[in-house]
Amino acid sequence: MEPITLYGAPFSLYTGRARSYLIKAGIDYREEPHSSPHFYESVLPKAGGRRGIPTIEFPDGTVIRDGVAIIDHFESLNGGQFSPSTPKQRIVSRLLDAIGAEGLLRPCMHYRWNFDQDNDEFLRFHFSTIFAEGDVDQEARERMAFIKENVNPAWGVTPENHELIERLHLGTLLTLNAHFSEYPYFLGGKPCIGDFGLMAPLYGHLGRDPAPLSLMQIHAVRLYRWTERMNRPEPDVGEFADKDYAYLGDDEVPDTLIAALKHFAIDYVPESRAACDRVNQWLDENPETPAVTEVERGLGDCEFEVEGQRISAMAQPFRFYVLKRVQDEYEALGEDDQREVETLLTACDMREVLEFKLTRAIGRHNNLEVWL
Ligand SMILES: N[C@@H](CCC(=O)N[C@@H](CS)C(=O)NCC(=O)O)C(=O)O
Repeated sequence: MEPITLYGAPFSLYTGRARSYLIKAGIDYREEPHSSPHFYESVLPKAGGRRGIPTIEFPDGTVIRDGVAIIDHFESLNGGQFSPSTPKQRIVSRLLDAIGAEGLLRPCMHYRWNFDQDNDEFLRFHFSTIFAEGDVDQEARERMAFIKENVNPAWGVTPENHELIERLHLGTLLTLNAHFSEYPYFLGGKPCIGDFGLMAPLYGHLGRDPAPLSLMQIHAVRLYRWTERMNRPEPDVGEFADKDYAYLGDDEVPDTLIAALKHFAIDYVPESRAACDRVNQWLDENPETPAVTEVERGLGDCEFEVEGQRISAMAQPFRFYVLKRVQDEYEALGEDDQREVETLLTACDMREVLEFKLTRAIGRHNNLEVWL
């Protein structure tokens, strides 16, 4: 069989998630920039006109845009190879995916854009690769300046928040380092959907750009090893005594992972609460939005407090598109299992995420997320 094409980039956050999945699932692929005439003429129209990466193209010309949809596609073909089947692990896997998808953008943007001395040249090369013609270096500089000026503040990466972002990131490094000192993957000896979700922030930006990479290597060597492991086809668990390629038995969610989730909750819960209210407010104000309208990336700003620090950030409907999968898993459980899951989520300070729901559903049409 001919390989599939992964349109992506080495420095792209979301490509990191899809690439790691393809590697671990043993799917033959070739990665290419999304800047060729073929991409613009043939792929982009089938991707709903949205030039986002990752996007994949099959040899027969079929296209899937969006990392969640790409992984869903292969999971449905291979019988859920990376989807745990026991209640707590199912929920935790999906929750980690949701946190990875939208929950760590502040450290990603801060450590990419506020450390020019270390990062600038590295980023200039990478940004030049997304342009096909003309003065690609100049194009890269302009795009980078635009992101710094506009995108960072939109995610709440403002000077008064830098210290908080750095403190929380150090906590992330330390808690995940403690976890990956005990286990090769989040749920034991085999990656789950949540591992792929967290590869988005923890590889593409935080485990690869020069400034955050060196922080990770200095403070969290075992987390760094996980980013390597996630990009290798073999399990790559040589330093562990237990080499079983399996999730932990008895639906165990280890204490080291509970500690990590508790740490993520500090930022994830208040932002999700505020973003949910903001998106629902937008839905109330825009009841006439026709079905199958494309869902925008951001729908206004929301304000919330994290460790006493006021943050304003763009409210993203996509956060709830991914979080709904946690809620759907929960709702599909029997009462006893639901109680156990609630106890677990309470221990992680994450109980509330079961309630952050949009008043209108998001679906997919023509490779775009749309309001149903
Ligand atoms: N929800 C998408 C997000 C993809 C995304 O935002 N990718 C970035 C690069 S990491 C991008 O392509 N940005 C430009 C764009 O969306 O036009 C996914 O999970 O795949």
